[in-house]
Amino acid sequence: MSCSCTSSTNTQNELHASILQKINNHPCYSQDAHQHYARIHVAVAPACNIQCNYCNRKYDCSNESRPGVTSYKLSPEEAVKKVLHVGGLIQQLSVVGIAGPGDGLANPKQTFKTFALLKKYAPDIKLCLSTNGLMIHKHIDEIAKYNIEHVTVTLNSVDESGEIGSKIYPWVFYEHKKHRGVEGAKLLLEKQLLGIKMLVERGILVKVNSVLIPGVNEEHLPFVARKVKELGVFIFNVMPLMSKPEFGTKFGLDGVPSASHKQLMKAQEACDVNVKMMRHCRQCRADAVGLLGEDRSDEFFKESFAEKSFEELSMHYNLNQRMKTHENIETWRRALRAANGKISQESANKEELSSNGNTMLVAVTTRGNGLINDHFGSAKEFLIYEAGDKAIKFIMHRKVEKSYCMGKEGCDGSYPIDEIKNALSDCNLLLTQKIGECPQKELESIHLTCDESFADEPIEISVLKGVRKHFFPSAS
Ligand code: CLF
Ligand code: SF4
Repeated sequence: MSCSCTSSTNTQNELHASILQKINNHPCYSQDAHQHYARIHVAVAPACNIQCNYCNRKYDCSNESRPGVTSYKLSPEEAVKKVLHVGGLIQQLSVVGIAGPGDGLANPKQTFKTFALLKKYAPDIKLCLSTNGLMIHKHIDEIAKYNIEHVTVTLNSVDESGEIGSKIYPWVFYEHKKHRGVEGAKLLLEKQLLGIKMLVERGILVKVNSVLIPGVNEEHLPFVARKVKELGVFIFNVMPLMSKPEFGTKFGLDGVPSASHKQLMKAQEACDVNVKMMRHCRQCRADAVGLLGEDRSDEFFKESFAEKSFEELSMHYNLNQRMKTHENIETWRRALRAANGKISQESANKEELSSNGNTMLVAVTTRGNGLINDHFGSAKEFLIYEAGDKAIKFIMHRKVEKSYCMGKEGCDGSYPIDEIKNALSDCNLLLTQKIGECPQKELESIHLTCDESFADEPIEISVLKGVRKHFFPSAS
């Protein structure tokens, strides 16, 4: 008996190790990896087979993208050339995703041709696919054949009656027919659940994205989370709806509001039902390039790679050099882990974070590498941690449209602080590399303490030390 127990523990450990190895350098599946590794999306999939009320086809797929900016589309050959070109320049690039502008599996020829070419020319890169889930069951063999280890399915409702789904999807196109309203929503759900089940059975790591749509599926998301757990999904990601009339979407035109930070935090808490939650999603464009917090898509014009040969681009991609870069990243991550210790707890409650049950919200400015290495003036996003005197927990990131200082070129003489004050209104402490006197005074007016004494230090340990220093002096 003890023998079989040991062997089952070993099998579990091996399974665990193989999953850790798969997610180790995937910036979306591993929160830790997103500070170090980059992703690229190639926009090879223009068509879609459903309509979501938060999507306007003129723009990128809102399942994995920020609506409002049209991408240039690529053929599979151009897409792979772009990956080789970018992968040689940004060597932290570890994943290629197909995430629109339509749905990858509504364009199976382009999608799978791209993956086939990537396997040939960029064998070190991870392949990732995002889909609405309608057609997974038809393409499961190809997904497995090309070793696509990561698939994201957008699942906004598990309501079997189709009522909630019909408020999100006006129609679903399947087998030459448009299915409208409740009928379409039920059909979509049936295929999504079947597809997720098939992926999990094949050992493919599934991420489920749900768009938090105020007044539509807000209260329903914990049911989605439970279903996701039951299905063996690896990670669950609640994405706030971004909605404005100028996006031209049905929800935008009907006045359905964007989801606020508060609503997102509440939903994330309600969905934390023992399922791994993704909290660092940046709702990327369909042609996103770079670390998750940065957008370098406009640096890479088609002209810079489309006319070059695969041979030339393969040399530039430089597999050996990339391997060395990745080894160096891993050495750096080991050092960071040693410096931070085990103070970050993914789903800790307030008592586990703090000895008196009080926790603080801490905002951090970073340019990556796990350090507090960005000036307040240039920060366009803030990482938000909840922390007590015992441990810390990453909560979310918050973006602002304009940084406080827009640089010489962008400067119009104004210092946009109101949006930042609004984004950080519930925070207690800001850890940043550098901050000027004026913005510091502004932030103090909302009771936000600013501290630059942790400049260039590892983030996690600094968050704990900073909270102890300012709010739990006896623990510091
Ligand atoms: Fe792209 Fe998506 Fe793959 Fe990541 S994004 S296809 S899983 S490589 Fe990541 Fe971007 Fe969020 Fe998507 S941050 S929108 S979860
Ligand atoms: Fe738009 Fe994506 Fe929905 Fe299709 S699946 S309608 S492209 S958001």
